[in-house]
Amino acid sequence: MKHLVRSSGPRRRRTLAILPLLAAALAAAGTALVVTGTANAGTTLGASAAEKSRYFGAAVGTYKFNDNTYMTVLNREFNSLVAENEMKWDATEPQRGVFNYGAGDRIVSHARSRGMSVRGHALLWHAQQPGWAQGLSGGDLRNAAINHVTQVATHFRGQIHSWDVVNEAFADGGSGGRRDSNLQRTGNDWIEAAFRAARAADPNAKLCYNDYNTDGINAKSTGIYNMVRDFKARGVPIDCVGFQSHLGTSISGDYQANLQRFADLGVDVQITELDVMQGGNQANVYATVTRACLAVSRCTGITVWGVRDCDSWRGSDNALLFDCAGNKKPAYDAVLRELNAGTNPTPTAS
Ligand code: 9MR
Repeated sequence: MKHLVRSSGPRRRRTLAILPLLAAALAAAGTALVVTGTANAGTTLGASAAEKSRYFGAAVGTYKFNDNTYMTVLNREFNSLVAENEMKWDATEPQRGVFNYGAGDRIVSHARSRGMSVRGHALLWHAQQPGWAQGLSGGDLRNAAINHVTQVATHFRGQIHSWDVVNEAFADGGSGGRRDSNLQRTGNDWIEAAFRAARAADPNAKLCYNDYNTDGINAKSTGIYNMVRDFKARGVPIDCVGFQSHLGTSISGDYQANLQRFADLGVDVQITELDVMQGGNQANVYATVTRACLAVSRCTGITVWGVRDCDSWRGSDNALLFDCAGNKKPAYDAVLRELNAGTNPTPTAS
């Protein structure tokens, strides 16, 4: 991206200043101008990402929805939400054939009321399965799993921007192969069966495969890459790959190149669960991820895995963009600066 000329501050301010005039002129002419987040363009994560035709989201938990500090930051900064736990199998189908969508619906309805999009997470995963599913195997488990995909994707049809259809199905380490699990033991084709069922249930949702430790070109990301290439060749419906990006104090030099090689297969890529250990280079790592997404035209959005440090599953890592009091951290400033910088390719899909 070195050849791109970054737009200067004054020029950017002029551009923003004429937007209200432009809107007024178009309104007078009877034309609707819909620019998401224009009022706060350049000053919040969501508005700045929207200016680059991308979303900036956060994982949320409904048990925090009565926390004013939390809701203030959430509603101000983000234009996409994902349920941290509320749409997982154990939450949505606690007994076989008995579905509970209350908490998931609450997240969707909050998002819709604020004009935010929703990522769905996750239809099938080896973890957070209800007890009854953990006890199944073979054809019985396969049927239950596919029915789960069909029921949940049907319930939320039309309301989900992207579904993590399958989460974390590949093994860590150097094998590049699948992780052993009860689902994997039903047959290697369980992933494509899930994607086909999800497509049938919600034809307009982007269908994603989502995983971690895929933050560069390595054996695990290459295993996933080969699966996606095979799916595209055989017409299995897959639209995107999620890179969780639970990161430590540094980031692999080929992070962006890895996103790009997936995009080159003809799928969107999304940063789906970003958090970064504090200490050392937290702001730089966040900035690098943001820059990488903006530099890849098919990288359609970034989601951080929580709002404030104290909301995070990573406890004392202080891995998020806001401190426990809801104050912006240096990492926040770095992300916003990158979102507002330069000229970046518009997503070609989504
Ligand atoms: O953040 C989630 C935490 O509240 C749950 O206890 C945990 C259960 O496994 O799942 C966490 O979210 C995970 C996500 O669903 C998939 N990728 C890894 C995330 C962090 O563990």
